[in-house]
Amino acid sequence: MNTNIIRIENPEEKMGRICRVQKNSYTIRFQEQELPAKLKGSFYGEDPEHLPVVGDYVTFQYNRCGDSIILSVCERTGLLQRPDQAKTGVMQYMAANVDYAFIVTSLNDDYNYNRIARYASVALQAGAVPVVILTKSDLCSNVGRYVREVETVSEKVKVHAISALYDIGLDELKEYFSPGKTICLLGSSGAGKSTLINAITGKETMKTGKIREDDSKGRHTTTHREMIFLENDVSVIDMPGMREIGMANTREGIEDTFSDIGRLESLCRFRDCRHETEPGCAVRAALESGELSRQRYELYQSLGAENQRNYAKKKEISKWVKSYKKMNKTGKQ
Ligand SMILES: Nc1nc2c(ncn2[C@@H]2O[C@H](COP(=O)(O)OP(=O)(O)OP(=O)(O)O)[C@@H](O)[C@H]2O)c(=O)[nH]1
Ligand SMILES: [Mg+2]
Repeated sequence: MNTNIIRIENPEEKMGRICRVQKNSYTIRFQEQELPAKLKGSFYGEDPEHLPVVGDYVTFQYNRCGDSIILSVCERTGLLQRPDQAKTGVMQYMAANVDYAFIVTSLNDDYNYNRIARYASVALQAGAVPVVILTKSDLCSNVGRYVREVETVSEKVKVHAISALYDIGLDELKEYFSPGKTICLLGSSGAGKSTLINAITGKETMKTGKIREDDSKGRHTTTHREMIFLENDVSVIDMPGMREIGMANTREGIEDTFSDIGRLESLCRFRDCRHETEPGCAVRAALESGELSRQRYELYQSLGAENQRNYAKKKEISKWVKSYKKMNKTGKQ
């Protein structure tokens, strides 16, 4: 279903956007109002992937005096997702219909090349442009080195170094804040996600918190996913800080991030080249000449392997859930 061509027959049926989810309670943004809502009964037992998340467009039955009822989720342009941190194979669906994924990393102990590549893969998988924002440039003496390093993560990644405190580099970000766009803020707690939005909007749009002095970590000031609407019709999804970002359901995102390696692979003499001992291997030649760094190639391989492992776990779990539901159904009859 395309959100532009959706036809609503019932006058009480409306279309809005999910701006907050807290357990089973939803908030829908509809004509500048925020409406409390619950899911229609038929959603229960659905695959969690089909339940509404922040950023989803939904049709709903409007209720003036209480909870509106969410009837359906409109087709998404993409879904930001990751496996849960307990590594059980269960997925967390974070946000839908995101245009720009701001990967916010501060230029202190938080900076991590590997984690940026992970975020970029998740963003590209969700159809969002990965925009790396290196924050707190006022605390760093070699900003240029970090910018150049991030540029090597992927040709698909954009990178900006900023200081929200001293208003450095914020102008460069204006191009992303154009009407109709949705921006999602990803990154560790304390990276400066909420501070960045306050600096852009010029007021305290979001609550911010101090980081711990000893290890530069944040205190999880933002506690739930929430979408806010800026004056110029830009939507921003602020996320609580994330410690880790695993790979699952991210195969195309990883390939997109490492498209340079994909190009090399396509030049190998054999289509099923494993880049080990085969003659005419373009990947090995690039590793030998230094055109491709070994570190980058190993990262590509390890993210791919992790994705496969988690994907297999996810598949096993959904098979188990399906057979459990079937068993319950037949038991009830
Ligand atoms: N020096 C400096 N400090 C900054 C900058 N941006 C943010 N900070 C500080 O970093 C701390 C954490 O900022 P927040 O914006 O709350 O971080 P967050 O990423 O939203 O954190 P969570 O909500 O916990 O996920 C605050 O004390 C900010 O003042 C900056 O550009 N320079
Ligand atoms: Mg925050």
